Amino acid sequence: VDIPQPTPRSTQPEILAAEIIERLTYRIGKDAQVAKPHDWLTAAILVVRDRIIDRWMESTRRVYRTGDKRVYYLSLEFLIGRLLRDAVSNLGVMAELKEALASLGVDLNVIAGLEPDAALGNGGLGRLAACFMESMATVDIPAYGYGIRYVHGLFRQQMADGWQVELPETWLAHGNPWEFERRESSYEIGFGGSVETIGGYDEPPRYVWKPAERVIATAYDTPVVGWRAHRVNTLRLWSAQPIDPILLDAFNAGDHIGALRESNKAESLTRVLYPADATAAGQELRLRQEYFFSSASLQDILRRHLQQYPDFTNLADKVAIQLNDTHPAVSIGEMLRLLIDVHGVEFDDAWEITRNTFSYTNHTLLPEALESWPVPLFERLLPRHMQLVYAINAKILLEARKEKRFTETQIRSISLIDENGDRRVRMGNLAFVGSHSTNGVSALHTDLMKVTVFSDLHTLYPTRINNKTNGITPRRWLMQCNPDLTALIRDTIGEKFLDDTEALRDLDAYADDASFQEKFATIKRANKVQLANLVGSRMGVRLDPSAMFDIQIKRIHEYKRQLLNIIEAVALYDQIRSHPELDWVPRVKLFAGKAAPSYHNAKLIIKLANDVARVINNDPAVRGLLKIVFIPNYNVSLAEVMVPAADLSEQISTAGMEASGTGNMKFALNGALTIGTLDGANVEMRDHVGEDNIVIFGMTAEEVANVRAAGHEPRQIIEGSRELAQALDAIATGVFSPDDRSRFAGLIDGIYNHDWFMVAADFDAYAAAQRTVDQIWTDPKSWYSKTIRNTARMGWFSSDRTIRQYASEIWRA
Ligand code: DL6
Repeated sequence: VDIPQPTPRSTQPEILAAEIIERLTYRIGKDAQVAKPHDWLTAAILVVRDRIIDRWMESTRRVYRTGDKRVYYLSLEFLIGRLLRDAVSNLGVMAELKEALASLGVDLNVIAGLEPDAALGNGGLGRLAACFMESMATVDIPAYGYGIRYVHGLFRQQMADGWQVELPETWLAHGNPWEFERRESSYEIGFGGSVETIGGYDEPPRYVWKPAERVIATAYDTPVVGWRAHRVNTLRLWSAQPIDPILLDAFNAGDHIGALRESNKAESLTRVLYPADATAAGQELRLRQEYFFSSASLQDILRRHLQQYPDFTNLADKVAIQLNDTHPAVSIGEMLRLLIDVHGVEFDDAWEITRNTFSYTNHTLLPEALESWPVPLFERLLPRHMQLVYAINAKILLEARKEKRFTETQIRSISLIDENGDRRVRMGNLAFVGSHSTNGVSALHTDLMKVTVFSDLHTLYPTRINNKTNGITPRRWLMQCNPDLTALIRDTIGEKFLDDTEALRDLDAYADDASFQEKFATIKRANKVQLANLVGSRMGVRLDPSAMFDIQIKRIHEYKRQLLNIIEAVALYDQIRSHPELDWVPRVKLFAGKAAPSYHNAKLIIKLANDVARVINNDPAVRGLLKIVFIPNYNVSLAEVMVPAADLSEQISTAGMEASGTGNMKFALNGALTIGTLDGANVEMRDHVGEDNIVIFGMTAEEVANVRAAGHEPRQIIEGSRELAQALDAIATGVFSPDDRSRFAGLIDGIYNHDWFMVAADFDAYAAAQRTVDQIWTDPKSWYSKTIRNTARMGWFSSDRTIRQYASEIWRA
C-alpha cells in the first residue's frame, strides 16, 4: 500500500503559535486563560517535538535504505540536562519559537527555565555520553544510546548548616513530554536459577538457562537532534516492569502488600541512580541494573539485525557496540549467551563476532572505581554468564601461557578472576579481552593505562589500547550557554565556526585588538552579572562582578583537590589581613559539586568550604577582597550559567588521577584562564592554547608516582612552608568551626600523615601560581589577550572531533 507521508511541519511563528494553543487545549486539556507556565512548557515541547519527528523518521528510514553500520553506545549514565534549548537551537527555530510564544504572552526564557534537568548521571562520564549523543547526530552517524530510565536521577543537594543533605530528585513529576513509551519493544530479563545441559553422548551439549526470576524491560525513546538537524538519533532508556503486576492469589487471600511484592521488586531495579562516581557500588542491585540494561539492549540490537539480515555472520560489519566504562561489560557474556544458546552459533564463531563488535572505554585508573564482583554473587545471579566467563578465561590464559610464555604473575594479572583474597570477576579485564579496542580518554591517561592497570593485558594485546581524547559539544557549551559571545564571534570571523569549531582559530588575529578585547570583556562582565544575580537570589550573598570569578565546579573528591583550593583561600585570607597595605586582587572563589552520600571526607570538605566562607565573608578586615561561595545543587543547568561567567578555571587534580576532565574544556572555550596541573586533558590543552596562555603548576604524574614510591614526607614540607602550616593549623584547631573545634582535625591529619593527594606537596607551587594569575589580572590587556586565545584555540576539543575519531578508528562507521 502506498501510504502517504505526513506534510512536514511549518516553522512559521504564527503556525507554531496556533499549534501551541492546539496542544494546550487538546493534549493537555487546559484553557490558555488559566494555563500555568508548566502547561505552556509542555505544549511548546510537544510542538517542537513534532518538528523533530519528521527528521527522526527520515533518519531511521535512511539507515535501513543504505545498510550503514549502526553504532550503539551503552552507558549506565546519561547526564542530559535540559533539552528544549538544545533541540530548538539545533533545529534552527529559536527566533521563530520565541516570537510564537511572545505572541501568546509567554517568555521562552521563563518556561525553558522550568524544564527539569534530566540528571541520569553522576558527573563526567554521564555528561560525556550526553555530548557524544549530540555529536553522533551532528556528524551523521546512525547511533542509539542505551541506558536506564531512572525514576530518580542524581539526588538534589541541599545545605543544612553547611552540611550536604541529599533529597530525591523527581524529574518526572510533571511527566516527560520528550519521550515515547514503546510497549512493543519489551524484553524478558532473567536472573538466578540454573543452567541445564542438554544433548546426547555423541552430540555437542547445549546449555539452557532457566532463570528463577524474570522482569520486563520496556523501552522509552527520546529523539536526539544533531546540529542543523541533519540527523536525529535515538536515546533508548529501559524501564523495569513486573511480569505479573499483581499476584491475585495473594491479594485474594488478604495479603495486599505481598500481592505487590513482585511489582515493587521489578520496579526498584530502575528506580534510583547509584550516586557514586569514583567508587564501585558493589551491591547486588547494581549488578542487576547492569545486567538488566545490557540484556535488553543486546536483545534489541540482535532483533534489529535479524530484521535486515539472515544471520549474524556480518554483525561486526553492521554493528559497533561501545561500552562506556565497565558498567555494561556483562554485555560481552550476554552477547555470547544470546548467540550460542539462543541462536545456535558455535562458541568460537560467537567469540570472534563478539570481539569484533565490542569496544570499551576506560574512564578511571582509581583502583576503588574498578569494578569487580564476588564470584558467588555473579554465579548466583548469572549462572550461565559465569560459565561463559570461565570459558573465555580458559581461552585467554591458555594463549598467554602457551604462545606468549607469560609468567605466573602475569597470568594472575590478566585473569578474569581476581584470586587475591575472595575470588572476584574483574569487569575491566572482561571488557578488555572481549573487545577489539580499549581506549583511554586523554593522551596521559592512555599512556598510564598501558603501564598500570592494563600493563600485562597490553603486553598480550599490544595494539588494542588507543587514545580518544574527550571533547564537549560546542552547541550546548558555547552557542547556547553563551549566546552573546557566540554573536560576537560570528560578527568578527563569520559563521564557519558554527559548523567547524576549529575555525575559531581565526579569532587569534583579534586577541590583541583593543576594540575586540573590550567587547569580549563586556560580555564576560554581563555573564558575571547574571551569575551574581543567581547567587544573590538563591543565597542572599552579594558578589561584585568586577572581582575575579575563580571557579571550581565538579564532583567533590580528594583527588580533585577542592581542599587545596580552600587551604589556599585560608592562606590568602591571612595574607590580606596581615598586609592591608598591599594591592590585593579582589577575588570571588566559587565552588559547586556533589559528594557521594557515603564519602565522609568529601562531605567534610563541603562543610569546610561553607565554614570558611562564613568566617571570611563576614570579616570586615577582608574589605570584600575575598569571598567564598559554595552554590548548592550543582547540575548541568547551573554549569551553563557558571561556565560563561568564569575568569579563572580551577583544574588542580593530583597529576595522574583525573582521566581527562571535560569541565576544563568548557571553561577555556568560554574565555577563562586555566590554573591547572599537568593532568588528564590539561596536558593537551596546554599544547593547544600555548603555554603562555595557561598557568600550570605542581608535580607531574611521574613525580607523584616517584614520591609515592620513595615515601612521601609531608610533615617536613609543611614545616618548611609557613603559609601552609598556619593555614592548616587554623583549620585543624577550629578557627572556622568554633562550634566543634576538632571537626576538621582528621582531615588535616591526613595531610600531615600521608598526604596521598599531594596537597602539601603542591601547596607552595599552587600559591605561587595564584599570585602569577593575580599579576596577569592586573594587566587587562594581557589577561584578555590570553583568554581570547583560549577561546580561539579550543576548537579541537569539540566532541565532533572525538566522535569522528571513534568512528574512523574504532567503529569503522
Ligand atoms: O571521560 C569522562 C570522565 C573524565 O573526564 C573524568 O576525568 C573521569 O573522572 C570520569 N570518570 C568517571 C568514572 N569514575 N570515576 N572516577 O566518572 O570520566
